[in-house]
Amino acid sequence: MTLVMGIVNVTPDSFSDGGRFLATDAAIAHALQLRSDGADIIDIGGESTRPGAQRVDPGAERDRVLPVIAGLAAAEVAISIDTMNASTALAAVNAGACIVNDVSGGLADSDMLDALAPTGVHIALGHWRGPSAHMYARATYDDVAEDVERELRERVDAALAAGFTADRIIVDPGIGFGKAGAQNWATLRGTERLATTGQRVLIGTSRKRFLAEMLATDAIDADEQRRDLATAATSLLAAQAGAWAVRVHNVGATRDALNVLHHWEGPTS
Ligand code: PMM
Repeated sequence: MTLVMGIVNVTPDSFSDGGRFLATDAAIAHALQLRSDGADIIDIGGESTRPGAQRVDPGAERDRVLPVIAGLAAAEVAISIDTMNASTALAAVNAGACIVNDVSGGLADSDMLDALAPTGVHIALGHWRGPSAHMYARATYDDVAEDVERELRERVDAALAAGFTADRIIVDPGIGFGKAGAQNWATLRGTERLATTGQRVLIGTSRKRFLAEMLATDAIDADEQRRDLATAATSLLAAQAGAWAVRVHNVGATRDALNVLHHWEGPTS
């Protein structure tokens, strides 16, 4: 059954009030809540990758995420670290993370793949066309699903060359990264094909702009609840198309949707 990865962003716009200590406690409490809601993995990020976001100093990023990882590792939570920095990734692995989630697929930091290959950690390689500040300018494709698949294959080959074994590599077509509007739907439609390439596929649609754009056409406010329901629907379809895991903010809604699929498909024996 498709796994659910719950998102915990330890960034100033998420858990800022009250200083770092409170932010750590709040992030840990939120992660534990997501686990009781049904998350199999918790993805912790200390740098926003929203469109137009500025880069964060790796030292500041580590200060944000490491105490949270330490707290969750003690509670035996399966942890993924969402980072584009090799130094942060390594520190997170040492603190207990079992997956490094690099939305840049190892392109943002040229040390990433070489530094992590010897550690035994698993790596999620995202499809990426450059930093958030420039990514829409680079959103030109011949056939977006095919181009994404080919460019991800290059990143997988780079990881293999660095010493990763294929079973430690996960691919993510990077919904919203260097893709505008309909390109995201076309990329999602490529999930089934991507899943047949043999690598585990991770899909992240949660609350993203392309869903808000779809909802806005109804002339009703595209509030968080509606985005979460739309996320549960896209996550269900991704699961049906063979995704290994889906990355979401509202774990309960997506868990329910995946349970529907599970029952729809019926007993396997
Ligand atoms: N999206 C965001 C951040 N990290 N990681 C993976 N693997 N896939 C994604 O689609 C992805 C990601 C941006 O979303 P957020 O700011 O809501 O976390």
